[in-house]
Amino acid sequence: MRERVLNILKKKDGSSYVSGEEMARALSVSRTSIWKAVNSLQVAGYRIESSPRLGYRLVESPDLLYPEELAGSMQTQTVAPVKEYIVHYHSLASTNETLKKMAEEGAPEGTVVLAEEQTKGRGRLGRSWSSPPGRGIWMSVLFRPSIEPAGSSLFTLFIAVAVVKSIKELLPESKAGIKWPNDILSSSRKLCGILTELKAEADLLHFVVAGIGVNVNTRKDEFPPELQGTATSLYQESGGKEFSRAVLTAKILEEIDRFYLKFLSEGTKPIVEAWKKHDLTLGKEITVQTPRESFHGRAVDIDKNGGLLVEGGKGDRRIFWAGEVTLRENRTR
Ligand code: BTX
Repeated sequence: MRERVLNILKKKDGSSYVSGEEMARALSVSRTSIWKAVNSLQVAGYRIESSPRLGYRLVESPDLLYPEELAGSMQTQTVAPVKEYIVHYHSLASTNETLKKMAEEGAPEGTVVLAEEQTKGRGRLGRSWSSPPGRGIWMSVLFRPSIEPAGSSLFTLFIAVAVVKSIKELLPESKAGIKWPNDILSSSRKLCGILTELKAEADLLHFVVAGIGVNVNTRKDEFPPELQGTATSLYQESGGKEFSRAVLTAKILEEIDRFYLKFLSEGTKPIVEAWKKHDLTLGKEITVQTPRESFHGRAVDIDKNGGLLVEGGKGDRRIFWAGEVTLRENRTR
């Protein structure tokens, strides 16, 4: 009911009132039901003006990532094709942790978990991800592809491309690019991180959970002090412009949906090609840190399965499937 009332109010675009009676008639319910729905929208943060004579008028929608806000502006086939696939929390330890549990319990492919804030946001290798309330996009998407586990490394790449493309649509002058494999940097500072986790057996992939963290409206002093020199947000990159997190989230989910379908139908090639257009790694002197070694060299290419080809000082070439890349001219992790 709440969603249907909201849709009617949105159609009026804040310019004119719509009476309770008119909405009750259109939805075949009582005026009390309309009044209750309006109340619940107000509690959820929608600014709705009411006038005893004229009815109701939507003045402002909150920048919250409610399923009804997102679903109304998205056209997708697999990722959240209907709003019931989107699960919204005001606060959560980690969207990846929650979605992994849901996946174990049988949640369908395309399920999306979003939180306004994470209290234990996670990065790779047990690191933490700062996720202050209402300032960024902290979300996870569930995939259940019928592919071998090795193919899952492509997920990080196409999600990164989907995020960069969406960011550049909103802020065309953005200098955002991808540092292999999972970081989106802008002016050498981290704008977004991606954490892809999977459950697999020898040659069977059960599911992939892709976690995405984008700093959208975060002010410099809202990052922990130790990140203020290495992290950035769209707000900072644009010189103080506020962005609608709901609009960006919907764009990102649409792009992810498009790339995923492309991946399933055409394989890895279009993803690697798209990735290269936004790459910040190739041609650079880098260090790749793995649990076993630290390898210095020049990043030469991305192989068709997403591996990074690095040429060492003696012309020896190595391919990496995971690892921590440091670009020589910056020290962003
Ligand atoms: P990462 O291991 O590559 O990066 C983590 C490192 O990035 C931290 O050690 C810290 O130095 C820095 N960092 C922490 N928070 C931020 C931030 N907000 N902005 C910039 N730099 C930061 C990257 O891991 C993967 C992050 C994925 C986050 C998403 S959010 C939704 C989902 N749920 C969840 O728990 N994690 C993912």
